[in-house]
Amino acid sequence: MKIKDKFAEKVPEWRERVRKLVKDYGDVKVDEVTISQVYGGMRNIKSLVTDISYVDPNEGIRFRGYTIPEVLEKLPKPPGAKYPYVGGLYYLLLIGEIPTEEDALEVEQEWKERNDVPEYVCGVINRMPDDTHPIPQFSQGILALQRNSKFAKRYQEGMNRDEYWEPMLEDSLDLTAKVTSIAACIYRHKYKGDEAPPPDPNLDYGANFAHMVGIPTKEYEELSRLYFLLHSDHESGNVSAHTAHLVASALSDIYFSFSAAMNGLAGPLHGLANQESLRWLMDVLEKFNGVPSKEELEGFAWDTLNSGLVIPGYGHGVLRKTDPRFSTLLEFGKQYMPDDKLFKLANLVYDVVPQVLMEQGKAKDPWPNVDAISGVLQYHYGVKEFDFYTVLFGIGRLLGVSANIVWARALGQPLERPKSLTTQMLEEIAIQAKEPA
Ligand code: AMX
Repeated sequence: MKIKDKFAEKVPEWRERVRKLVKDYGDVKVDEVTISQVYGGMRNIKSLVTDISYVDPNEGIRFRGYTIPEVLEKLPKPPGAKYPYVGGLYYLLLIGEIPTEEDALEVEQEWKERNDVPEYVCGVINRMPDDTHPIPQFSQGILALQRNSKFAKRYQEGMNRDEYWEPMLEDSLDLTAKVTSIAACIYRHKYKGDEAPPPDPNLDYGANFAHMVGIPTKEYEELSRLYFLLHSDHESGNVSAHTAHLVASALSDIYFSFSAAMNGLAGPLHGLANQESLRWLMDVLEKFNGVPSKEELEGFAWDTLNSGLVIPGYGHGVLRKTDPRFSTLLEFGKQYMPDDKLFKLANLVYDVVPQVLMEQGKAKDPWPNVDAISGVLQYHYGVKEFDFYTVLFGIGRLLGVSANIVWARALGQPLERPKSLTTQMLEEIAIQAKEPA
C-alpha cells in the first residue's frame, strides 16, 4: 500500500483520540512554569506534543517507542547490509509501525520517482560566493524549490482544512527525495569543483547519497544510512524541529519551514557542534602533534573551559547520560576504523572530558552527544570538509521534521503563539507569590 493511503487510514483514529482528550480533559494541568524557566530558554516546560519520538533524559531517544538498537534490528535492510533502508525509517516515523520490506521499498520508490532537482537550483547555489558556508547554500537550495510547493498551490486554490495534510505529505515526499541531490550539488561544486552525478535508480537512498557525493563504497553507504537515521528526530523542542513546527504552524509550506529549521541547526549550540567538535579534535592533534596523553588532554580541556568556551559535542538540554546516538556511532567506529587516529582521540576525549566537566560543575550533562563523534566517521571516509557536516545532519533532520509537520496538519494543530510578559509583570508576580498571606 502507498504510504499516502496508509497515512490516510491512520488519520481518523488520531483525530478522534486528540479531539476527545482536549474535549474531556482540556483543563487538566500538565506543568507549572517558573520565573527561571521563563528566563531560561523555556527549558523543560512541558508544552509541546509529538508522537514520533521521545527523549528520556537517562535512556535517550526512542523512535515511535523503539530504542535505536531495536530500530536497527527491526527495520528491513538492503541485501547484505547491516543498516536499514532510510525509506523504512521514514515509514516508521510517519506511520508509527515497523514497515515490511515492501513498505520500505515503496517509500524508496516514491523517492526515486521524485528525486529530480531542476537545474536552476544548483545554479542558485553555485552562484553564491565561494566563501559562503554550506548551510546558507543548503537553505537557499531548499527555498529555491518552494515554487513547486503543492501545499502552497492548493491553499491558494482554496482547500478544506481537513485536506491540509495531503499536499503537505506530497511536499514532504518531494523534498526528502531531492534533498540529498541538493547536498551533493553543494559538496561537489564547493569542494571538488565538479558536478554531482544524477541519482542512480538502482541504489537505495543512503547508497545514492554515497554515489552522488563521490564515495561509493559499501562502508560509506552503511554510514550514510545510519547517519540519516540517527539524526532524524529528537522530539520537538530542539531548535531545528521546533523552528520547523513554529514556521509551519503559520501554514507556511515545508520548503519555508525546513529552510528556517536549517538556519537554526546552523547554530554552534545545536547542529554546528559537529563541525566545531571536529575542529576541536584537530586542534588537539595539532597542538600535541598526534594523540596526546590523558593528562595533556585534560589540560587542553581545562584551557578551553577557562577561555570561556564550551567543549563542543558534550552536554545536552535534555539528556543526562551518554547519548545513545553517540554510542551507536562509537560502535560503528570500533567495527570499521578502530586504528584511525581521530577515532582513537574521540575515545580518549570520552574518557577525559566528562570528568573535567563534572569537576567544573556547570554543565548539567557532562556526557557526549551525537556531535562528539559524527564528524570523526565522516572524516575517515574522506569527507574532510568540516563545514559540510551540519548539512549531513540536516538531511537526516528533514525526515523527522517533515513527518512531524504532516501530522501537525493532519491533527489541525493551530498557529503557535505563546504569551509574553514584561519584566515588571514578572517582578509583581514574584512579590505577590512571596508576600506572607
Ligand atoms: N562545555 C562547557 N560548558 C558547558 C557545556 C560544555 N560542553 N555544556 C554546558 N555547559 C555550561 C553552559 O554553557 C552553562 O554555562 P553558564 O551557566 O555559564 O551559562 C552551564 O554549563 C549550564 O548549562 P546546561 O543547563 O547544562 O546546558 P544547556 O541546556 O543550557 O545547553 C547545550 C545545552 C547542548 C547547548 C550545552 O551543553 C553546550 O553548549 N554544549 C556544547 C555544544 C554542543 O555540543 N551542542 C550540541 C548539542 C546537541 C545538538 O543539538 N546537536
